Amino acid sequence: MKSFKHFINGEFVDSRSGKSFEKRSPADNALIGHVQEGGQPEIDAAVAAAKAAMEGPWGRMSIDERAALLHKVADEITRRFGDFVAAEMADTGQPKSMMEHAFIPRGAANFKIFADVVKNVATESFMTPTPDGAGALNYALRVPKGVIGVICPWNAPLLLMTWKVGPAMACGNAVIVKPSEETPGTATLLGEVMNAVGVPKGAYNVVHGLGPNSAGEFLTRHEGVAAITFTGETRTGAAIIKNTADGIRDVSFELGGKNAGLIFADCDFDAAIEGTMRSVFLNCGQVCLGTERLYVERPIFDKFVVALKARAEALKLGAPIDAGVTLGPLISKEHQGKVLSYYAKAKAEGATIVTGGGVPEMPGALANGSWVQPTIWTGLPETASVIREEIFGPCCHITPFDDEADAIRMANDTKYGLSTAIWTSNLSRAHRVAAKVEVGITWINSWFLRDLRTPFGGSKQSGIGREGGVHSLEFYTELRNVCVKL
Ligand code: NAD
Ligand code: 6OD
Repeated sequence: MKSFKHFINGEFVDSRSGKSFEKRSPADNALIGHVQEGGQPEIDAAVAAAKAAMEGPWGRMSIDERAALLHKVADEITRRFGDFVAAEMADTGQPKSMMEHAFIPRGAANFKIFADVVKNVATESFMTPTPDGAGALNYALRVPKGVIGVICPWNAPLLLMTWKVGPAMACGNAVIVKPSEETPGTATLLGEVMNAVGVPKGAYNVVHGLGPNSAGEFLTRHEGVAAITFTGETRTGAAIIKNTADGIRDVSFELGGKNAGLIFADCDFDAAIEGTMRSVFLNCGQVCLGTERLYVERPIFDKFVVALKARAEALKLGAPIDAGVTLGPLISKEHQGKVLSYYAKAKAEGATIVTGGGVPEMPGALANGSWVQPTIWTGLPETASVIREEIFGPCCHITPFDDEADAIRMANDTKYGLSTAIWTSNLSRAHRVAAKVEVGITWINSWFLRDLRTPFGGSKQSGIGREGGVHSLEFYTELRNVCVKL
């Protein structure tokens, strides 16, 4: 039985309140361990440790020393690869192959890339004319912002946490991570890594707990925290923004999505099916960038629906450790209930259920897990709940379209604006459509192909700000201007 403790000032500690909560396996509902439930005392202690780190050895490190240390963090994650894979697999129930090929290597890469970016970014300078003719030199200094609160979701825990912790630490900030209550494992393990490679105490802290009236809310309200970077649901973002308002604290938000896949008749059909399978079913559909709305040009509509159905029905559900498993469970019983409520709504609203729509029969202990069938619908109007609301499950609705304008109109008819996947072999059309879809990230003939130097984030209600490459530096540093009269 595991015990997930807070990691504060380089030490693993319990909550002063003595409170904890259970962590259960999404695959079979077995008890994995108990997670400490942090409160105000733990957040206060973490803020004090983080501030002390910034005034102490961590704050005094040169960029080169810091970058070298973060490379060591990445190397240590890689050395303990098996432990990270096991921890994340236990927490999320997702297939081992996905942890091994994508989520854990990205966790390590997030430290290396941002350590290198920080070392190679210049600041601006201006010569200013003055009446005496001597002029003035203006130059900018980039300094760490302070203590950064990092509030994380459960869907790709290590990847999404380090995507923020990596650049925040590379810029010289100290961080306090509040992992999702569903996925305490890899954030805790990262504490061991930090100690093993000699990251100064207090530079990386973890406080477990819940959101409202718990560690999450206390972190966002703390006056010692300079900025909050958050990934999660749009309505949680709305709650956080209210709590950060009093302190005028900066926020970076990566929120929900209801992304469209636009499949044109001239696409490479097999590539479009392959890519769409990933964009609908990867991580059991629990990817913010996933495409729950598919729009397919009418001449290939029937063929596309038949092909996607065949591929969805060939997905292999099973225990995360089993080789060949391609679809895991949902994260929790609660989330299973939410997804199944949408399956019921689709039926009630008159959808044609192409495949799925219920709970699969699973063998043995897996029958206790949070499983749902991969599901495809057609035939609903654009007003239907499953087309308008983020479900975050292994499902999609497919609508036919007749021309490019029709496709763009439907893609943009949403309060969200995170990403779009466009499948076409017409280069001009690809660029034209990409310029018109109201999202932060567009993929053409691909999906979730990531270059960490590129701007990442959503428009409309999918987020505030951009992270990635130099954009992360914009958020995690203050730019100070110095004016020197010559
Ligand atoms: P969530 O919003 O329920 O929880 C995220 C985190 O916020 C958790 O750690 C939770 O404890 C904390 N939290 C909840 N209420 C809080 C409060 N009032 N104050 C402070 N913290 C609070 O999200 P989730 O269910 O964990 O994740 C799924 C959601 O995340 C989906 O909507 C998905 O689209 C979104 N997401 C977005 C991106 C992106 O890049 N845009 C990436 C991944 C996930
Ligand atoms: O790849 C990333 O950096 C990133 N932020 C991915 C988000 C995935 C959402 O579920």
